[in-house]
Amino acid sequence: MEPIQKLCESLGAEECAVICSNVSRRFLSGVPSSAGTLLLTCESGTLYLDSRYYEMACIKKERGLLPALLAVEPAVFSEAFAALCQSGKYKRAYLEDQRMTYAEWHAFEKKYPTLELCPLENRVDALRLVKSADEIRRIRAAQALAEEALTATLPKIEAGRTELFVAAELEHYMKLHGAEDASFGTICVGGKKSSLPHGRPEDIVLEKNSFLTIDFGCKLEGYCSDMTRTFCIGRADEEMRRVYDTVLTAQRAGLAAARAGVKGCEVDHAARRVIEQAGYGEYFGHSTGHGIGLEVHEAPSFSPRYEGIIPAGAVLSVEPGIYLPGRFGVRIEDLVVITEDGGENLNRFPKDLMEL
Ligand SMILES: [Mn+2]
Repeated sequence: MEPIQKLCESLGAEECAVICSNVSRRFLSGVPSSAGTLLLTCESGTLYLDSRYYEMACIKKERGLLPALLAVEPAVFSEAFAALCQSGKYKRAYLEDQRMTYAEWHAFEKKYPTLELCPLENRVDALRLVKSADEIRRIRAAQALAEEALTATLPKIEAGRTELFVAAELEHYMKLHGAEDASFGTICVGGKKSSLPHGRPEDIVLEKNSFLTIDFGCKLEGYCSDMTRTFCIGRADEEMRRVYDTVLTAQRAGLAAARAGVKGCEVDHAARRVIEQAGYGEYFGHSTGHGIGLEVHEAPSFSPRYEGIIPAGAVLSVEPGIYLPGRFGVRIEDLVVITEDGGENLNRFPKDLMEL
C-alpha cells in the first residue's frame, strides 16, 4: 500500500491532515515543490499547487506517476480550505508540529478557529523508515554515481591541488552525469584540517604525506547518497596507518553488527568499542551512522542514544572516525540496506588505505 493511502486510512471521518513541509509533501505525493499544501482526509488526498508546479504535477498525473487517490488542484489552499471548514466537513486537523514553527501553528489556529488542532508527530517520518524497492533503487543509483565520480576524480588528486578543486571536480562530474544536486556541501579537508569532521573545502593546497578526507554524495530522483573515504597523498607514517586501520576495523565491526532487529545503539557500540579499545575513544565524537533517503540525515540512527529497533528495509550510513585535533583525522563511510540476516553494502569503492 502506498504511504499516502496508509496515512489517509488512519484518519477518522471528520479528521484531516494538512501537510505543509516540502519533504513530507514530496514523499506522500511524489511531486517535488518548494511550496504547496497537501490535504489528506480518510478517503482522498488533494495537492494544492501554484502555477510554478501545477503543470508539472499534471504531467506526472497523466503519466500515472502519482498515487491513484491524489488529485491536483491549481487553487490557493487557504481559500479552498476555509470553504471546507465553513461547511463543517472537518472537526479536527493534524498539523506537522515537528516541521513547522510556533508562529505558523498559531497563524493556522487563528485562521481556522472552528478546528481542533492536533500534532501529527512523526507519523509521516515513521512511514519513511522502511524504504520501498523503488526508493532503494534510487539511493543505490545515487551511490553508484558518487562512486563513479570519485573514481574519475582520483587520478587528479595530488599534492599542489586545492581542496576546492577536488570538491568541484566531484560535484561537476555528478551533475554532468545526471545528479540533481550534491546531497550536501561536499566535505573535502586535507592535512591538519582532516581533523574537522565537517570542515569546508577551502582554497588550501594539499600537501605531500598528509591525509585527505572526502565526504560527499549526490541526489538522484530526489534521493541522497553519502560516502566518505580518507586517502593519503604520498606516504602515511606509522601513526597515520594505526589510526586508519583502527577506523577501518571499527567500520567493519559496525557493518557486521547491522541487521534487522538490533537496536541502533548496538551498532554504534560495535564500532565504538574498537576505537575505544585502541585508545582513541575520546577522539570519536559523533554517531556511527544515520538514516538516509529524501533527506541526507533522517531516522533511524546508529547513535549511542538510539534505543529504537532497526527494521529491514531501512538504509543507514556506517561512518566511524578518529579526529586528532590539530594533527589529522580519518573517517570511512558506506551505506547499508538493512536485511533480516545482515545488511547489503551499497558501496563498491575500496577501503584499504590508498596512497596517492
Ligand atoms: Mn553520512
